[in-house]
Amino acid sequence: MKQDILRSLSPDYPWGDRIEYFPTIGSTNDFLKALAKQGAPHGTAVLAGLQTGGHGRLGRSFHSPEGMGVYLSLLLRPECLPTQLMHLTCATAVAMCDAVEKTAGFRPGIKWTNDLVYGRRKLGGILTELGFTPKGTLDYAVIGIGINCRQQEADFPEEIRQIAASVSMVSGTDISPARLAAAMLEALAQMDAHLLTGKEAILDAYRMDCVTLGKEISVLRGDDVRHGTALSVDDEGALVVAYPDGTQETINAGEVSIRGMYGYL
Ligand code: BT5
Repeated sequence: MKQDILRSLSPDYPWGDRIEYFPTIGSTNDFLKALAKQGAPHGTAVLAGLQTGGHGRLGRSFHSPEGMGVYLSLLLRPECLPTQLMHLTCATAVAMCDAVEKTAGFRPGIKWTNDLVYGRRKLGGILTELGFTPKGTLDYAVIGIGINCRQQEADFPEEIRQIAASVSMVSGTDISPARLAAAMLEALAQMDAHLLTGKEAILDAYRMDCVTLGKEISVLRGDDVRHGTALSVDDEGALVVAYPDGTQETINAGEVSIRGMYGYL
């Protein structure tokens, strides 16, 4: 698999010597965070054929069966304040739309903030985790992405069968995980090159891909549920929600859950 990824990578890819591949791993994010703490360099990537403990936000699991998807984590060490990286998940989502479009010929949508979707179904998700130095400055960012590549509907476990899809299901052709992985790495390297200087363009692109905007949504904070309309994505990637009583609220990723197009949240 690693050889297939390397063969598919453009010669311009800057971090070809920093790719680690494991047939089986607990979680590529967890493994890469451990490497980051040991000093692994900017651009280190960890990919796996199968994850036994792939996870998303709030301890939710990400189903990661063997050879069916791309499970990838990339380490960045941006020289900036953590507050300058509020748009990192948005930037990653746009890059992943580019990668899927290049490989499979269709462009997914983004369900704010971190889901890649097609129609009402989820193709993949992003989990961004930051690490800090003892002084409290930014040490690293680990960007984890899982994208369903080869599954057919019957391959998904019962609990997500109605809400999940793969890139191959949507495109109607068998998409190679190695080619998709290479396109994802290339798109991430391009994203990194413009991450701090091209924030406005990145968020404009995000707004074009974001399918949440204009939709009726439920904002869940603990047991509290509020219904509103997703108005806009602000200049940090936060979601602005309008409520029927005329008030507005700006919601940051991770703070709340948004009940949207599929009923699992
Ligand atoms: C995410 O979490 O969607 C982010 C997933 C990130 C996974 C990558 S894989 C590489 C790296 N290593 C890791 O350990 N993680 C990252 P969240 O928004 O919390 O959504 C989780 C929910 O998505 C679950 O509760 C399920 O309902 C649903 N789900 C789980 N597996 C899925 C799959 N394969 N396809 C579609 N939906 C899935």
